Amino acid sequence: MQQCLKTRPTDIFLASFPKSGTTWLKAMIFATLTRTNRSIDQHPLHTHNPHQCVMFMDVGFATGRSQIIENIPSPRVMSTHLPYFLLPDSITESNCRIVYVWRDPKDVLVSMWYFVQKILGGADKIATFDQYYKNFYEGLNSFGPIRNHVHVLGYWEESKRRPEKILFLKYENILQEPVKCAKQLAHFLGCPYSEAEENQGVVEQIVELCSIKMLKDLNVNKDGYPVTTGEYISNAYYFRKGDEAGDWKSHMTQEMAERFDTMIEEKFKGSGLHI
Ligand code: PAP
Repeated sequence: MQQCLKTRPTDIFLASFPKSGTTWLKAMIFATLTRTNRSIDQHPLHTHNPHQCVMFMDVGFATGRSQIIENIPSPRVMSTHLPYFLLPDSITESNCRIVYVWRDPKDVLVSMWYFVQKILGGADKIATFDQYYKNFYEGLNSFGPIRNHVHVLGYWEESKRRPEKILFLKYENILQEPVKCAKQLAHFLGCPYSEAEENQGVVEQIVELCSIKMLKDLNVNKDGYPVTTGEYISNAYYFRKGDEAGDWKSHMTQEMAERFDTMIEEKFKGSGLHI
């Protein structure tokens, strides 16, 4: 991928640390870009999981599907969990757009713990929450130790340097102000909502279409499997609670949370980023 990916200036990449809102943003970006092609009632998100609509480019390359990526018509939308410094030069040196979604790492941890349980088939097969917390705190997690915050800080710093090319979104802010964030996203993607669309309530319809409440109950998201992962991961595993922030409160003691926050805030010092 480092050598072969040919980035186009019109490409759009969604980048995220796992469990930070990838599925949601895949739906949002896809729905935003395709909103004029068809009526919202007939939208492909009713029959396709967001991961089918927007492919993980790294998984695509890893599973020999690079030709599929090559064949996607422009503007292509792809996603990655890679940190900024590991992105192929063809992305960082091109003029393409990147949307990064970030989430309170304490909720990321909780979400990941449940996800791994589902994959492995039960709580008895993985660490208890306390053990999982300890490992996560110490940096034992996939896609790089969360404790050094290289992932988020890489995109954050770059988004400050090139705000017109890197949009930094926070999961909790989208939950709080979905319509405002949907407009910000459309503007960034170069397809802002027209006054007529706003008056017709199109923004609210897109927000509704991409909401977990809506997506979770669709047949495709209850039974199907994403093409890239096969039957190892069901579409249903990508939807759990998702409609409120702070599930960590049901899993961590105050002391565990404070310890985690202190570790994060130390790394964020001077960056302007806060939980
Ligand atoms: P991924 O990085 O492996 O693709 P990702 O989609 O980022 O996973 O994370 C899944 C989380 O997003 C789940 O959070 P939870 O475990 O805390 O509930 C899932 O519920 C949440 N999620 C999925 N879709 C949506 C959505 N449409 N709106 C809000 N949250 C969502």
